[in-house]
Amino acid sequence: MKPTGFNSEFLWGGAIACSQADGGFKEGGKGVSTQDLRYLDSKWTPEEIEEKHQNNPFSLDEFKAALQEDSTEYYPLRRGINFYNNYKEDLKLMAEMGLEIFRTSISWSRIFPNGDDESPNEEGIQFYIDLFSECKKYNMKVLATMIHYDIPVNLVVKYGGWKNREIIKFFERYVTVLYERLGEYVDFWLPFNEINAAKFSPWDGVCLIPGNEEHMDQEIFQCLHHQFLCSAKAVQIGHRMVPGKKIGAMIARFTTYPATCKPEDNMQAILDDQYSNWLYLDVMARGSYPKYINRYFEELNIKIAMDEGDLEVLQNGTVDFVSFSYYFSQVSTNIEGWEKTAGNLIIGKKNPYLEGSEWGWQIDSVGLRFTLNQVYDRYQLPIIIAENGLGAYDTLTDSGEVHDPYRIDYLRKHIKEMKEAVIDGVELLAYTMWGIIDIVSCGPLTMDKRYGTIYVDLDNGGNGSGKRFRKDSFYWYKKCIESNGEDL
Ligand code: BGP
Repeated sequence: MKPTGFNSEFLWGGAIACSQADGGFKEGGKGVSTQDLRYLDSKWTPEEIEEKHQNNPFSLDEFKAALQEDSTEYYPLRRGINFYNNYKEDLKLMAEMGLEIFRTSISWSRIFPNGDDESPNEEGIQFYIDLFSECKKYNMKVLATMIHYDIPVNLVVKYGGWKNREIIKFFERYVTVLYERLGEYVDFWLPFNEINAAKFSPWDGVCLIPGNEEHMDQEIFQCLHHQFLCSAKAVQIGHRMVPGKKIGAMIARFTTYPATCKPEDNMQAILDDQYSNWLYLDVMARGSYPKYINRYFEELNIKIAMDEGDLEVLQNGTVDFVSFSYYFSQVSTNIEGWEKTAGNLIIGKKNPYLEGSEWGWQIDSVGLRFTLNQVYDRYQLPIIIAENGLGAYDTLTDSGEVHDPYRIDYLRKHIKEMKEAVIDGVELLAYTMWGIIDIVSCGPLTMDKRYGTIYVDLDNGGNGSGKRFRKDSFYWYKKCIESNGEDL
């Protein structure tokens, strides 16, 4: 019998993150979060903004000044798309599309405004009960990320954020409240979004400001050790408190091919993969630090401080599924002067066989099948594609339409390859397309870079009607879902 592809359990979905969508940054008793402090300065060019935000969000003085400000003018992440107040209308549109699973993140600072509060903010909890109940009304499963880059800023100011082991205690309190109060609504949990962002985008990943640390790598991996422990504890506590629910691990998957068949390039590809990708999933899915990392740590003089019992915690907290964001692929080589190009969170090396998006991210649909096979071979755990999509400029016509054949083409090709991977034998649970509705992009912090199948009428300065419009890709994805991926 010919294998058919997606089975009836497979879930078609869409994803957003609270800091890029919600707005309402001071509503409902929410505290200030680290992402509320990322800002946009109108005098910078898009390239400068991208560079600044990926490498050095702000100096300490700027940080302190931003903390005092209530303005949303230069802070697009404080505005988002007002999903906080508009979620009912937005979910209704998603339900019309046929969405079966919705991924969003919970803002720690809505639940515990300062991170170290003794008791939670009831208004914040109620918001998520309402939001997730609305999903259930439409029969949508929920995938909730506990930390999508943002944590209460008080934890950074008062304790040093992820550097300080004490954060684990506050995280445990947060997680316990999430399971206790929201456990019944959430089907899949991700303790961390793209945990390898620690290395590639330190402010987002672990709240460190490049240039402010004496030994950046040491600090990054110490913070990361605390995050690994939190992930393992989230799994252990979750298995106890919400048995039957699935708790997973997520990385930004930087798929890499050797640039040539030179043995050195092949070796480089293995090393790049270990340090950028596998390390993170290995710890969370296999339960221990892989041996290859010792050499890296020695060469960079990194010494991780551990308490007795830490390794056991990691061992006993391995995840139920693995997931990743997949946007592009790159190549590995030591050949001098190899052309570079931008990618999600990193500057990668260019593959001459691939075209880039308007932001230079190299589009590689076959790479998705390759990645799914690689990840499944390595862990033999079910997989969720937690993010995938195309950031592009869209135009709203006078009659309220958005013609986005480029996005449809991107999705069609990636979903075809995803289906091939399923036929290859990969156990794929769900696909939550990134930015199902337009939100503020994370790198350049603009509305211009749109991923959605639903257009939001807001510009980079937050001006516009805020109205939602169905793009051509909306109808295309609806058809795809209806036919369980057969009608592409
Ligand atoms: C991932 C993040 C998302 C998201 C996406 C696209 O790394 O998890 O939050 O925004 O990248 O990136 P951008 O918005 O910069 O195009």
